[in-house]
Amino acid sequence: MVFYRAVFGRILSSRPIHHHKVTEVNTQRLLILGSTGSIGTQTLDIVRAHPENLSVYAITAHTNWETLANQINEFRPSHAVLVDETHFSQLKQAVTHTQTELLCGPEELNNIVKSGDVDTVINSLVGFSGFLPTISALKSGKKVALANKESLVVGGELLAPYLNGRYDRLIPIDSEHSAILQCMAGEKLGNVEKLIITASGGPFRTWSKHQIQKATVHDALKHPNWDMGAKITIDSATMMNKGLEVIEAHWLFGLPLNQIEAVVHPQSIVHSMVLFNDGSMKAQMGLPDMRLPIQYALTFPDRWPLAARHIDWTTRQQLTFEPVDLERFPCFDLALQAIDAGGFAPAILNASNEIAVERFLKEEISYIQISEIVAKSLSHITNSDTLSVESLEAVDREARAFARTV
Ligand code: MN3
Repeated sequence: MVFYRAVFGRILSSRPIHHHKVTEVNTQRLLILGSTGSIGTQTLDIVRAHPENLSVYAITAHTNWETLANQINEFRPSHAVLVDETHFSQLKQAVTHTQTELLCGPEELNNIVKSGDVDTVINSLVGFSGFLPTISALKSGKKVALANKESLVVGGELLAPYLNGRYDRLIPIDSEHSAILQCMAGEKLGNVEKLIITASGGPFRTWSKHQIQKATVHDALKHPNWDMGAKITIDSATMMNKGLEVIEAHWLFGLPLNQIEAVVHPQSIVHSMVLFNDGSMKAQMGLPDMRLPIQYALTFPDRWPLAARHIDWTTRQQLTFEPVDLERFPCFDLALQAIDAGGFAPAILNASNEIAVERFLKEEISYIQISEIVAKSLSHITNSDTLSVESLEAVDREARAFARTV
């Protein structure tokens, strides 16, 4: 790995990145939404290792101007957007690469998504804010590598027409869905009996119901296998994340809920499985490393080398599986109920959960109140409008306002 990095490091330093002109046929031009977050920085690691095949057209960040400035100076994108305007002047001072056009504000983010100079949009925004960029990128003919699962959870029905039974327009970065996509290579959807999504079980997998009730923010942020952002780490602790992933798989692969299952697999080695009609079951395995699903989303259906650690089968390995306990993880059950109800229910589930998690992180509410707020929001809010971007946004606002006051 040291050798690998050293070689690419030398290629990088001996050739300025702007050498890779947009006219080069094999260069995939990327727009990374949320470049300073966990998925964004790992995407840039992949760009660093494959400068011949990938170029950065634009990067965007919400508030982290310091990291954004460093990324601009290193990757020299054509454009960069800081969504929150507060520190825009500091960003301008910190950027030394003057050829990058610096922009600020949320409208600029939506404009850049539509740019004709982008091939692939990596959407690693957090929450419902990622939905609009996903739909406008698909509308303008781009490939979307999707880490923002809320896009599918909230707006799956509106995104479904773009999926078309193929997987080359909207490619999941989520490790479970990437695993299913890898298992589906060369297979027909009609031969699929079941998708089996694995879950680590989070930090409370072995905790009793009584112990879970007293869980603190600190306890919930200790994820055993994956190093991720705060929102998704809390969602893993409540297993809301797995519920959202069932909904995500439902839209992505076009299968009904009764053909999607979740199973707890604490080692996070099997990233998901597919059961076929002849009883054969395929699993995709690997050590937990998000760079693999990120890179696969960029190379699909091809693969590229990746300098990473592998499972060592010469040492003793134990892979275990157990059912999801709905009693201790009510958020998982709420997600299944929401997709079953359809319409706006998944949007209400998502919005109220985002607010509940935010309030839990601020220590305004206790851990068990997260599921209580979501359940109350689902039963309280009703809407009979036709599903559209506008009506989804209205319901999203209403659910947030309600979840803030419960
Ligand atoms: Mn996942």
